[in-house]
Amino acid sequence: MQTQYLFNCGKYQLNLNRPHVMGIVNVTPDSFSDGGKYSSTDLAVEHGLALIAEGADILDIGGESTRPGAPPVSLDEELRRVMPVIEALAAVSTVPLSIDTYKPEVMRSAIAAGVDIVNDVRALQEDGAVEIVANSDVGVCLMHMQGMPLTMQLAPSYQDVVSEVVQFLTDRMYVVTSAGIAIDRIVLDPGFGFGKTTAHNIALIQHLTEIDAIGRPLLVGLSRKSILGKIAGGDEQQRLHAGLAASVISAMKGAKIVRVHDVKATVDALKIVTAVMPI
Ligand code: 8Y4
Repeated sequence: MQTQYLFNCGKYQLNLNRPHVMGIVNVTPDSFSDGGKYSSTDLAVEHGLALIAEGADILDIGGESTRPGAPPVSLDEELRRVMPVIEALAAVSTVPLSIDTYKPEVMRSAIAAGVDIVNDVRALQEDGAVEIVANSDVGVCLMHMQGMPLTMQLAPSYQDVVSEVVQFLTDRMYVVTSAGIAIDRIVLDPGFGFGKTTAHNIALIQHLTEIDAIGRPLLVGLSRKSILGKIAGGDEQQRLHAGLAASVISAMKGAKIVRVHDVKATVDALKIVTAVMPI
């Protein structure tokens, strides 16, 4: 049972007593550039605004792909991609903006430009990251990952994936609160697909209530991920229905934020969950 519903993040204080939808805004040349007419910046900003219109509660802006085997992006390139999008959206957004990065320098610039949340797949383990977030008022998502994106899916291995994820998130929560990040600024994430086999991912969903019992709101990202294709079949574009099932199950097991590509469909599905879930 989850009792701590408030999430203090920058200019916002979210009441996570119903599941919230975090819409994904990728700013990568391949995902957005159309060969000239509109810049990848313009397209990403338009996409962000469309997701708000679809009912997104948060926008997650990222400039470096963290999918398995993806090559790293340089600091300069990541800043070039995300900063113009953050600046444009910060001026008009009616919802909190999140920066998806593990680089402390990107966190610093994004916070200065007005983002409200740092979404870090490395859980602030890079040198200087904890201090940058501590010296601000933004919220932070601490995510579990085994290994690093380039190699994490080669041989994921655990004695007990659920207890190891719980241990890691509990440890990181202790480290960052000791450094001055208030507990009500933290959300936690088991990191689906990040150094996990299909069996590991399934075990984490099955035991999500045990991870929820750590006591801070859970964020869950399963949208279009390969685990959905492994179970239901289909490539990335054919995983919407499986992803909706995963979002509904996650929310019913206590997840308070789901990170998704398909905002409108997820908002509708979670309205049904909200309507029937006991308060
Ligand atoms: C198709 C589309 C196949 C996307 C794979 C993917 C999470 C996250 C990512 C997550 C949090 C991804 C940045 C991976 N996943 N942040 N980020 N939680 N907090 N892969 O699960 O979407 S990127």
